[in-house]
Amino acid sequence: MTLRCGRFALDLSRPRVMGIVNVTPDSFSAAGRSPDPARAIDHARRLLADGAAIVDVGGESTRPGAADVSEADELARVLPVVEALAADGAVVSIDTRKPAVMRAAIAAGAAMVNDVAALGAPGAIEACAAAGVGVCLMHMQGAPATMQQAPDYADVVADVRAFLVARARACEAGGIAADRIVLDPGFGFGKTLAHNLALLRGLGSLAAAGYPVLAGLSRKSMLGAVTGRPVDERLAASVAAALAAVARGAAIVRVHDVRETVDALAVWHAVQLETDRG
Ligand code: 7PJ
Repeated sequence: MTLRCGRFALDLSRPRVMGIVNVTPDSFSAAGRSPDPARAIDHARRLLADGAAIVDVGGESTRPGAADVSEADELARVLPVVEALAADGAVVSIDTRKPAVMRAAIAAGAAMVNDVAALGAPGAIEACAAAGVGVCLMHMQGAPATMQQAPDYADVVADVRAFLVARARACEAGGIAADRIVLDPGFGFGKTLAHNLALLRGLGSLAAAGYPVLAGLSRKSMLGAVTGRPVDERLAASVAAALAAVARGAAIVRVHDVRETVDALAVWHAVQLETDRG
């Protein structure tokens, strides 16, 4: 499978890593915490050197309970970072829910839009369709401020899959080609531990919808719940979760710890090739 993102074509015949570049003062993940654009650029260049295929630049924290950020603040945080990395020739993803930020980041060279609201804001699909960028459509129940209060599903795997396929169809109807669309179940976004584990087990069912699947599990609280470890001690759990996701059909994993994840996936891929050959 190939994912087209702007002028890039990403070969997904092996799993790829998206490196997280937070440009937020309140990010809960210390290593990705770079409110200063220059530091964020350095951090992103390190992730690319470590083997990230995509860097995901975000200026709005969507962690549970996070406050909203203004459009002006978000733009001031992300634009210098997107511009510098795109000039390097990197595949840059802009992590935003705001169409104006999408448009400005695309003008600055972003090749992909990663939206936790699945391009639900008025004008978001149009902004992406016109530019030919890749899009990651993520499922979220509720809004970041309240989403963890009472997550509720009839059948979490079926509900999330139905939502994402409907959003993909809406994107295609709006002019975004199918080979530019990625689906993401949104681990931790309005989900209990049981919901998250069910989604991870059922990832194959989402992959069967025919679009590449992206999984974001890195350092998340569900890994804290499983291991009893605080956020800065979840490296091994995050690598294990990335492997579990890829083994169930994820094509891209969104992670903080790129170097370790790339190594783990290289081993997984080598074993996989042997298996394929019989
Ligand atoms: C995700 C995301 C995710 C996508 C965040 C964190 C919280 N975008 N943005 N998927 N998570 N596509 O990084 O822990 O899971 S913010």
